[in-house]
Amino acid sequence: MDLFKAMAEAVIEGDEERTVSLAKEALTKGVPPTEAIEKGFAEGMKEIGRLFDTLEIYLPQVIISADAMTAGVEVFRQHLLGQEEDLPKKTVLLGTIQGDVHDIGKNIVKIMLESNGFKVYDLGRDVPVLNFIEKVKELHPDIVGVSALMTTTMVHMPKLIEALRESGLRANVNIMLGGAPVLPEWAKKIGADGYGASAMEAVRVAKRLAGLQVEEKGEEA
Ligand code: B12
Repeated sequence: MDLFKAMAEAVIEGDEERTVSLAKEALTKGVPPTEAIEKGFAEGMKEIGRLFDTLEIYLPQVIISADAMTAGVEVFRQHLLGQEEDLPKKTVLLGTIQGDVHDIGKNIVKIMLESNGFKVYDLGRDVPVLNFIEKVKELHPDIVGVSALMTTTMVHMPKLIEALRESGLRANVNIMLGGAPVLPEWAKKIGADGYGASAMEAVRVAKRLAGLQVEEKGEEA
């Protein structure tokens, strides 16, 4: 069976042992982690999303698949850890917004950014607006990347931008938004500097915002 298809199926089946072994196989075969994640694991998660939407599966199955995907993605992350030193160091403060525990997409964005030379400070998920502000003050990142997967939590994104403005921090930091319900028009409207529909786009947008050379493509705020 095709490796990417096997990776997608391992996520759909929630088979953590298999996602881990397939990630290792991809590395052995020299498949770029970004490609393996997007064409393999992420395709499986997309199908899980569809099955969940049509009520063909329920939350426990989604959790099992999410855990399997996270375990597989972690293999790539560990692999990329040692390769960071000689890459340029622009910094991204990344997190999933307050009230939202969805972090699979955010974790993929993190891996893609790290493998493209960014230093990522990961605040995790369900990150209160205030924590973002405190960390911007402490770490002075080039970019703040925020993820939201629910319409009920994306409302905190404009609050974050406003809070950065009120704290006098807005002018010195770029804001990049993403996550399934976020649209480029909306990101622009609330005053973000960039939007990415996928982890690949996140890298492209981050490079543009950080002043690194990049071709202009895709939807951006
Ligand atoms: C997996 C999942 C879960 C898992 C999350 C596990 C985890 N560790 O993340 C679990 C089971 C815990 C879960 C819980 C819930 N979930 Co849920 N979940 C999903 C599901 C099926 C897939 C999401 C996912 O991981 N996609 C795969 C990743 C790879 O894609 P992605 O996140 O979009 O990320 C990509 C891009 O968006 C982009 N990106 C992401 N972040 C960023 C950030 C930046 C800066 C940039 C540039 C780009 C970027 O790059 C990523 C990679 O390409 C979706 C359904 C769907 N169709 O999306 C529902 C979904 C998001 N969940 C939903 C709901 C309602 C819930 C619950 C409330 C469940 C409930 N009914 O009890 C709880 C929420 C709890 C909470 N407070 O957050 C709804 C949200 C509806 C809404 N109102 O918007 C959805 C849409 C399902 C549905 N149709 O009802 N969920």
